[in-house]
Amino acid sequence: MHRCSEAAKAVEELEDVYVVHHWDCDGIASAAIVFTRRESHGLRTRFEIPPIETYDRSVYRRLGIDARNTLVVLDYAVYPESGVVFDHHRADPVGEALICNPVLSGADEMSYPSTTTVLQRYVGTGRLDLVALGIVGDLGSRALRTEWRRIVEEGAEIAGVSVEELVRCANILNTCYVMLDSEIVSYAREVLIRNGIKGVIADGKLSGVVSDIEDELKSIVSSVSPELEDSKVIMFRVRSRFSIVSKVGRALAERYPNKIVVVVGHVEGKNIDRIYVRSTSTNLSKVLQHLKRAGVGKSVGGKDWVFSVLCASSQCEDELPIVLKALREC
Ligand SMILES: [Mn+2]
Repeated sequence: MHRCSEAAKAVEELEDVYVVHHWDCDGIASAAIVFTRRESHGLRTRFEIPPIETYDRSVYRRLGIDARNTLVVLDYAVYPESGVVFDHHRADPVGEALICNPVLSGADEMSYPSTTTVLQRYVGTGRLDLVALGIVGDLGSRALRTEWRRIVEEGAEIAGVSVEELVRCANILNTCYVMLDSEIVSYAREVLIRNGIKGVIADGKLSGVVSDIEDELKSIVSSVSPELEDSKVIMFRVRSRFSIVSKVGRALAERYPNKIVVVVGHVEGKNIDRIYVRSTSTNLSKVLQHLKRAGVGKSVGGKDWVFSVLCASSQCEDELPIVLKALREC
């Protein structure tokens, strides 16, 4: 399970790999670290973005990657049967992949707040700017109140930006996947690799994406009202053409710091229904383990303070009662 040195060796030596990375900031920053590291050794790296919002193993069959190429999977909580994985999610390892995920070996999540910190520790990277970007991507500006503050400040300095700008860059990259458009994610990754953090901040196309999503988020958060509320749980429903449920969930978790916030999201035109759960006050890891064991929905994944269920039924009719019951009993 904890085969970091073998995984690192593979990344440093394999001639030709396909990197499959999560669409968010940490995934993109991790992909940039692996690319630049391998480029410096003259090794070839190509990319595939898994179909957005498909968190199951069928993704690897559908990517159509030549069996002779090795898969390198980054920050993506679904593992292939073979290849190399660097991650920090609570995932289920299957098959024979070389998995480097210290969290699965018992490390606490704050020791590895991003996949970029796993890469920093085990592959080694001279790119503290990209490491910091992944940290801020997953923790938000909360990173500045943790032991990671120094790395974030150093990373910003290396990139030639302020800490606020580093946070803005992370926000831009995290917003790209909300568009549910793998081309935008690829575009963002290329801008980051070629032009760095400053380049991402200065890019007009990426700024346009962010303002579209921010407008949508503002209008949802200002008008949404709870469908259900008790002493422990508060629940909302959200419909959008974007996969905005996690952004809405983050905003509402800050508005209701003493509750477990549940947001049932429906993406229009894509039939993607998801239950997003976040709390700033209740550790959700036991509920997450319980729901995983129960095999709820198409998949369940998350961390101590947040998890998400990809539903098999429209509007999560089957899954929602099970999730709410588990949350009330936790
Ligand atoms: Mn991550």
